[in-house]
Amino acid sequence: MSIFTHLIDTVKKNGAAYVVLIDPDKNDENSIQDRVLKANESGVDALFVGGSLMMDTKCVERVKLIKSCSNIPVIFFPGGVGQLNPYYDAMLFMSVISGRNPHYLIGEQVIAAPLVKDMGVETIPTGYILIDGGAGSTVEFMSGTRPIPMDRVDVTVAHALAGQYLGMKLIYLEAGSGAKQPVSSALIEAVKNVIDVPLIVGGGIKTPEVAERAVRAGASIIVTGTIIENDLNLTKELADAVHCRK
Ligand code: 1GP
Repeated sequence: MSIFTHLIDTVKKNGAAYVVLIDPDKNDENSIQDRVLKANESGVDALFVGGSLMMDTKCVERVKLIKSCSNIPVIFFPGGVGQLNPYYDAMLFMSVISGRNPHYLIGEQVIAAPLVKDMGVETIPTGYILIDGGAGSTVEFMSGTRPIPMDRVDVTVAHALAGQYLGMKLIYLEAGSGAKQPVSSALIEAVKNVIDVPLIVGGGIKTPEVAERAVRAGASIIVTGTIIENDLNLTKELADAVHCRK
């Protein structure tokens, strides 16, 4: 079974899927292991691994380590082609469709494609939409794109629909890591009402209540990074909140 099918089955079974994002750059070997073991025992459905910047050369080693101690899928959440390696179970093959920077719309993807083929990593086509979460996200700087203002529902909906019509299997509403405001319920609801593919929501989700609200508004997959980096013990509570429709 493909990882994508597994993810969709999980969404059906649990009402929504909870994904923990591990940034290999912000972790040493011990904290990576703690995080993965905690995810294994807390009902987390998958791990995303990736980050906008890598400050050392240990990314491959860390992904290998994550894969060796994880009993849930390890999915590459690409910050760039340099983080590509064969140890992931699958990857979000993303295009920053909210932006107008050709390099992140198609350039990186062209560089990555032959390498992905050679590695045999499963690809999940994903339309990535950057929303302004009020914190000036790293993605904004690195991709050289402007986020869509949170209150521009019409613009966001149009981008999500365009992504779906281009064949994206997932639409990702991203407020950016450490966002001051997570994606609003109103925006989630509006996008969910027009698209047929599952909606991923991440960025600035700091409590189980906010995670649950996003699910009730229509998110199929919730991603958190920072909150788990700050307090590992919240993992189970967050998983339970995301699974509120079970
Ligand atoms: C994944 O960028 C997010 O979509 C992660 O954001 O670190 O704010 O949870 P946080």
